[in-house]
Amino acid sequence: MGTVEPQVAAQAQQTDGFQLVIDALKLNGIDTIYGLPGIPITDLTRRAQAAGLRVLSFRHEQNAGYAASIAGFLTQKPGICLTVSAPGFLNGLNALAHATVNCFPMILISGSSEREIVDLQQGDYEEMDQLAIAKPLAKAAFRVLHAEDIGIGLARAIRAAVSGRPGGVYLDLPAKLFAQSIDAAAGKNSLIKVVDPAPRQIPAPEAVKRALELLKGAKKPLIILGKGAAYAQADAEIRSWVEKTGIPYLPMSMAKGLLPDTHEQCASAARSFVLPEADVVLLVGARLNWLLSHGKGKTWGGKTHKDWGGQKFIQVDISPQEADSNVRIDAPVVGDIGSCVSAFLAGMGASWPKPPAEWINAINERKSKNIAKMAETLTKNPSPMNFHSALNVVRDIVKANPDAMFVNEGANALDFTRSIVDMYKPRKRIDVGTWGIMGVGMGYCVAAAVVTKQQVIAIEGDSAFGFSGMEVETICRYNLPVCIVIMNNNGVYRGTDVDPNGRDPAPTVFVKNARYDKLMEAFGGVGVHATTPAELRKAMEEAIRSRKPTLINAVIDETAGTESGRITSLNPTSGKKK
Ligand SMILES: Cc1ncc(C[n+]2csc(CCOP(=O)(O)OP(=O)(O)O)c2C)c(N)n1
Ligand SMILES: [Mg+2]
Repeated sequence: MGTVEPQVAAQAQQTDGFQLVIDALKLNGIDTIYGLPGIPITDLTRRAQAAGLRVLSFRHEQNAGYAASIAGFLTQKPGICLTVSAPGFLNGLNALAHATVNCFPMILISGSSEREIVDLQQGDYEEMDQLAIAKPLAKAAFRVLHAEDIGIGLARAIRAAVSGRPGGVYLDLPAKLFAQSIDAAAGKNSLIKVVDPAPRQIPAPEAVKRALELLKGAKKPLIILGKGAAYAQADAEIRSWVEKTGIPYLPMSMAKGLLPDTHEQCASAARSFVLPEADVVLLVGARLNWLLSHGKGKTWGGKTHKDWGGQKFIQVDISPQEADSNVRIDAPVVGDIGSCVSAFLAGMGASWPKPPAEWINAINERKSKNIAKMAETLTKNPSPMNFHSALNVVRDIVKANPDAMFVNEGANALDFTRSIVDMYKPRKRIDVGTWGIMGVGMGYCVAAAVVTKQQVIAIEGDSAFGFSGMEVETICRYNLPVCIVIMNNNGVYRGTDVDPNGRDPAPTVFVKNARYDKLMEAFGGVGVHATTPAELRKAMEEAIRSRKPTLINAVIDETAGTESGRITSLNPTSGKKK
């Protein structure tokens, strides 16, 4: 014993790269990793789990990445995606780019091969210059070569991901780093607990004054809430400010529920009326990108697709570069959304005038007409089921379960759902985001269930589901309370196309009458085949009651959808004279 003890003591004073990565994550309050094991990170996943981190293992890195990205959106902490080198890294890149484009804080940590060999291009195992490839897709990218720099590397990654406008960050950890051992005390001392990772950014008083003056003088004011406003977690301030102004508002897709969609000031049901009519538009955490027709053109009352409609814009954004990106911004207000809205509240004073009654009445008139028209469509009960009759059920279920997380992707399955299913609470709806990306579905379901512990409801196009469908095994493995409804119309947009030559199935169609419910049963989950609204309702209610992983194959009329859903106009058509 006496001869062994000094050796044990010497070993105990050492730590290694694996341990330092785990310690650095824990020190910064990061408790979950979304990833997929393999060389060189297998032991990192094992040891992280042993150290008490939750390690959620996926079937494809892309889905782990989407999970990490949305975990970042929901928590304001960077979601961590962990992958192996080259192919695993590449599989994670789509989500990294998605996080950057959508302003979600996420860190993609990938193991990589030996630098000396990679840099001389000598053909190492999974050789790839990953840092160079990640850079243009990430807000920032870093590589750590020495164990004593792991603390700094992670601190830089965290700050880059969450401060200012959040985004995706890449952290490259070469295989050799994990095995490096250093003195344990020096290792511990090298770690950094990041202080104030996302500092408040207070707007300038004169910018707030300018904005409020412009807003006060408006005859037809409109507020647009974007997902940046949802991210900010300033829910109470935003609601009280919007209500105090009395100004009608439009929520962008992931801002739905920030105020309930049924709120009297919500103008969603009169969107095509308020956009061209408004004279002053205040954007909160919403960018004037394609989703808002770039702030100009016919949507905004312009004469041609490029013409400016004449509105004046106030833009609240954390990035000073956002203003004037598409049209002139008359009053930019730069700061974090919580601080900006608080400043608006403080600056409004006691006698803020309500918007002119003429404007409010005109909106309400359109709203009532459109809502009545929709109610009529929703109560029809055609056979086979169509999007409306199925979504009428989903609408009721969400109303009865306002705390449930709601995941949505597809084309028609997305667009109809967004307009039909009301949301009642902030950050419940998570969807395809800025790019209209297919494939976020099952990764989002896993993260939403893990982060919020709430029931998750996913409304998925049959094509959209296919991008991440294998993760139903992951959902079953972790026994997550996820209810997936596949709007099965036999294809992309519709199931009716045919090959004019009669040789192959058309590019947009799938196997007819596919039974996606059987996929779920293969892994021990509940599968239901639903052909009527009543069957769909019963299955959803049972899924929520039991909290068992459930997949409902909702059979939808294959002729019901339209090409590209609501964005048919973006589909290029040939200029060739017919
Ligand atoms: C990664 C990715 N690939 C392809 C597309 C193009 N795309 C847009 S919607 C869609 C699928 C639409 O079909 P489905 O999900 O079945 O919805 P439906 O309209 O039939 O309800 C596709 C492939 C995309 N948005 N993202
Ligand atoms: Mg479809």
